[in-house]
Amino acid sequence: MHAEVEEWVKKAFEARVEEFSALINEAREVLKRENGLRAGSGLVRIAPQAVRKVAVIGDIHGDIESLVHVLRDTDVETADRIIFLGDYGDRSEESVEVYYLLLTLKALAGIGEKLILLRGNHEGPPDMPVMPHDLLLFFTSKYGARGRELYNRIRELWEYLPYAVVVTGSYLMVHGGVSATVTSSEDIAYARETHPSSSTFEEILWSDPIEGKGYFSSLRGAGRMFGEDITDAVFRAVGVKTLIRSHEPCEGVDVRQRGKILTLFSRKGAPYFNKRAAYLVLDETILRDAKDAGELARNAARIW
Ligand SMILES: [Mn+2]
Repeated sequence: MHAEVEEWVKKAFEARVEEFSALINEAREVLKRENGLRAGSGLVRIAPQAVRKVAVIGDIHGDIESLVHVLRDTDVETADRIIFLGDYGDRSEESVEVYYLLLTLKALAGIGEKLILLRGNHEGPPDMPVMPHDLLLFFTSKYGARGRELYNRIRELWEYLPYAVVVTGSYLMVHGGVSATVTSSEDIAYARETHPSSSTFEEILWSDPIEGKGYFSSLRGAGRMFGEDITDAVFRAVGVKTLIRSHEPCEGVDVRQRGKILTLFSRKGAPYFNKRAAYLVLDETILRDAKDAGELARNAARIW
């Protein structure tokens, strides 16, 4: 992907509104088709025997430099699945170019099939708005009035995105966290459909882990704070051993709940000013034999 990445980034900065619009159409067809093939709108299941290498990337939030850094890694390029944990836009004006680059990959034969873009809370439904939400501003400052049209059509894409990955027997991956409402993987797969009568979807997108046990309301105003007891119950229900999530700024990786949870953060710069960011490359051994978050942080994280 090395040579192409330069080309795609150049294109992302130079694309005219008509080109962006055409790209959204192409990506929309791919996402819509994939959505139609899933039972339930939200859960992608990966059989560990079917893959040899999986890359996982946390929040990008408009940091195109970090995104390019990740995409230049040969191990990401050759991974069988490239999973992003959500939060693509907002926080940086290059959110527009980040979207262009990600949609380019999604629409591209050979890479698009391997790319899984999960929903974060910044890709939530209309009844769960996020503040501050700068994406519209970034689109209109680059493309004027027609930027609003692009923005609205990007929003439509969010409804086609999955919001969870299960690597059978080992890992659950979501943007925010887990919910006490989850009693089976079906509850996750159909969370968008049962929203808002069930809080599962909200908690997947918004929640944060706490140390120890418990289940509390969140200062974020959405989602909850969940303890190890909630995590354990969901692990039993879904049949996994470790949760991989993003959503909270950290120095690349953060091991939580005695190794049950790995928080991954893959962008740098304002407004968090973390010095390090990270992504994961899970190899065959790590995929087939579940590792805890501490081991993932030591052996699978690429920190820069
Ligand atoms: Mn988030």
